[in-house]
Amino acid sequence: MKEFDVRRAKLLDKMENNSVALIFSGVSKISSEDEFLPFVVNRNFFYLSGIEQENSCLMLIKGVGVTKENLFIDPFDPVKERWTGKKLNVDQAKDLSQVSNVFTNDAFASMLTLVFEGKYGEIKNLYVDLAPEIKIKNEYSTKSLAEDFKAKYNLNIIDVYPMIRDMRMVKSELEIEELRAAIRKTNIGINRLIKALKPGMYEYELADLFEFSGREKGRSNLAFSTIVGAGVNSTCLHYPTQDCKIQADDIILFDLGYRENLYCADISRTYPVSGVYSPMQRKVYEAVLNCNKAVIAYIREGLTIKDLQEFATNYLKNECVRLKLISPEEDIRKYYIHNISHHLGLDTHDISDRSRPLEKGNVITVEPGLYFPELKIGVRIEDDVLVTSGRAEVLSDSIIKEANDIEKLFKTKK
Ligand SMILES: [Mn+2]
Repeated sequence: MKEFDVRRAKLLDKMENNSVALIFSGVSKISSEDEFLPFVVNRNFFYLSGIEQENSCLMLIKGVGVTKENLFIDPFDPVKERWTGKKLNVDQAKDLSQVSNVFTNDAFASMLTLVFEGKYGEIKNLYVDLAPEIKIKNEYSTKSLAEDFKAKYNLNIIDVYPMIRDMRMVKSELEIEELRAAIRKTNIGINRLIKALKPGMYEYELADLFEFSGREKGRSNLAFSTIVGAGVNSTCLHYPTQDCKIQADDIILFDLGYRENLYCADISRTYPVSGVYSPMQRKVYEAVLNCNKAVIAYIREGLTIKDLQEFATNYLKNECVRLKLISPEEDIRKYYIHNISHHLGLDTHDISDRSRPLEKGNVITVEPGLYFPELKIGVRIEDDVLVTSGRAEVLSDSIIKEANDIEKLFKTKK
């Protein structure tokens, strides 16, 4: 069961009469010279269409008393197909998107002219996703298109981005199921890492293992580039190089996740390579874990992520003072240097309005961390959490995080 049609109906409902919305999938970006980066679909387009193909466009029309949905995709091109493989045909695109009117791009311009010239009544508003990275062709952006049509047809331009953002912030049952599936798979990947982990390995071997274990249909299925940092590298938040040898007395931090139909898991766990935390590692670990659990217990509708951040900073400060890890207490800003939470969904750092109070159906991360480079100890414990009308539900609660459970698990693998 899909719900792309439900989402489009919701957006159409929010649009004013006498309006057209154009939402583009985007195009591949140039990496260097004639080489392109792998195509990454505009998630707002995917959210409304289920289509992950470049050069596609959704056209939603809301005339007076009439709505219409059109989808445009690249036409069949036998020569191109020999170079870059098969593309969706019209029937496949209909099937995926549940849009009944699917056309090829050669019909786009004439269709748009018909619409602006009154086929569905006068059009006053043009809704476009004005996120600057969305290009229609080469350097021609949605912003350029908006300006061109504004001048030509005297249109009022409205950014559709915040409207789709508000919809994406509240997850449906189906979306929550996708997130659960992504987290389940991530847990399996993490268990593979625990089994494989031993001193003398390189960090990248574990990152590669995680990526390989999650491949689906031959494709990498990472939600984002895996972070594996051992020893002092655990204190670098987005440690990128992963070329160090792992030592027996290191702590090792993993920040990783797979996707399920583009829905991202985002999990961090921190383990002792030897299987047993040193007294100092355990101290830091317990402080972060206590904070993780306290924030989860604190989450409720009506709070903002800023409230959670204040709560977490205060909590970590008190824990660190109690454990004599810092002094003076203001030093917490040197050791807890990021935010407690972000929304999660089709993007790992999902589209959101951070000032908006949390509500039922939001899925957010809870990821306190403490980083002491001079001790070579960085700890982050990140869970994915569903906001409900009562206590928050920890979607990742099957991924163990109690220090004793972790030590027990490490013992059984030997
Ligand atoms: Mn995160």
